[in-house]
Amino acid sequence: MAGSNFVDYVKIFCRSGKGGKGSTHFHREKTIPKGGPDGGDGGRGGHVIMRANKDLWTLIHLKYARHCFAGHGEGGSKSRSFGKDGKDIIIEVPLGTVAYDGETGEFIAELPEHGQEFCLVKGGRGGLGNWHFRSSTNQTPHYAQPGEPMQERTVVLELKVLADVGLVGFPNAGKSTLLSVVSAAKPEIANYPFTTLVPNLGIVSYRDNKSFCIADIPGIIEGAHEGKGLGLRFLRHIERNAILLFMVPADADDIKKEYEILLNELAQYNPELLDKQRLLAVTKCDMLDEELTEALQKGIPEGIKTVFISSVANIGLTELKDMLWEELNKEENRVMTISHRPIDLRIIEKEEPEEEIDYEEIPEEEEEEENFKGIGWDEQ
Ligand SMILES: Nc1nc2c(ncn2[C@@H]2O[C@H](COP(=O)(O)OP(=O)(O)OP(=O)(O)O)[C@@H](O)[C@H]2O)c(=O)[nH]1
Ligand SMILES: [Mg+2]
Repeated sequence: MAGSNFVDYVKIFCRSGKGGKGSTHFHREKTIPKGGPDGGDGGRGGHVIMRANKDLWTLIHLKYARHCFAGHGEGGSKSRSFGKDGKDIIIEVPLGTVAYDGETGEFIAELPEHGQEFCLVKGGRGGLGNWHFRSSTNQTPHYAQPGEPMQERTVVLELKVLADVGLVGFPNAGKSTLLSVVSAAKPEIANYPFTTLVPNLGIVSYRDNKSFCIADIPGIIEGAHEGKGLGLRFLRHIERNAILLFMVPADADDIKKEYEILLNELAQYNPELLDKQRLLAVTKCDMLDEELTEALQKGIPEGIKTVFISSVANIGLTELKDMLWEELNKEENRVMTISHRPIDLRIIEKEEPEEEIDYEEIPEEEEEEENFKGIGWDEQ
């Protein structure tokens, strides 16, 4: 199955690195008996950073590597030498990834653009060496700062794919078929509900080498917000689309009613989805003759641009693409800001049970021996 590797939800455990401790060291040389403090600063602990990468399209690479531990900073040493900074961990994620706090479900950050970065947990700062603490009244400070401790956090990453047009329809409405004829995508198509289990993306080449992206998501049924069918969890993938293309088959009992059911399910998920520009495609029109088409015209909902198409017989597809392109280029449809509501972790965990994260501590690094072994000035 084309999309079996598609993972759009993953819970990861992040731990930053500890800051290295400052050194308590005194300068020693044959000819200089009282060299003074020269303990260097500890290095910074590594951060755990997530970075958007346009070449990725799923979170599967994190599913089996869910522990993200950054390196610890090294301690400072003699001659005011700085300790090495801990290694940062960079978590590459697809564009459109949103991070939520794993404990509270609160929104943390989203990365819609390539190369954008966000620090999930900061590494501890390195401690200052004793050199910093010298003063006229204390010329032999026998202390240095310890490094800052590491931080830990569980983070839920959710992918909300970035596409221009999102297809919304009941199962079997012909969404995947449309995607397969207007783009090079090869989604699974079959005459039974819920053929599509994960979203598919396709790039539609338009006139003059222009293109736009369509997302085909699993079908929605009445009561999806109560968990019926595949529920509403895939609706997150249309949250960022500029346009929603509703698809109702021509042989539906009541096109208007189906459209309203779909609208209602969207509203239940996130009322902001209703602010998006909507178009309606009545699909499978090859099954209609002229008379039936006319009869159907009366049953279509008002106030929405409608196009009659058939993916199989190539009816109305150019008109549809023209309409989509026109709408995509309207300034008012470009605003794609959405507010990410906190996620309800209980629901998500019920839908996508994950094996428990193993919080077992990784073995602590051996504490470094303190560099200072000599004697201070006053002891000489
Ligand atoms: N006659 C006719 N049949 C079509 C047309 N488009 C799709 N179909 C048929 O409708 C059935 C369902 O098509 P899909 O594209 O899998 O429907 P879907 O909306 O993706 O369905 P789910 O993935 O289950 O949500 C298939 O048997 C298609 O061959 C069309 O334009 N005309
Ligand atoms: Mg499908």
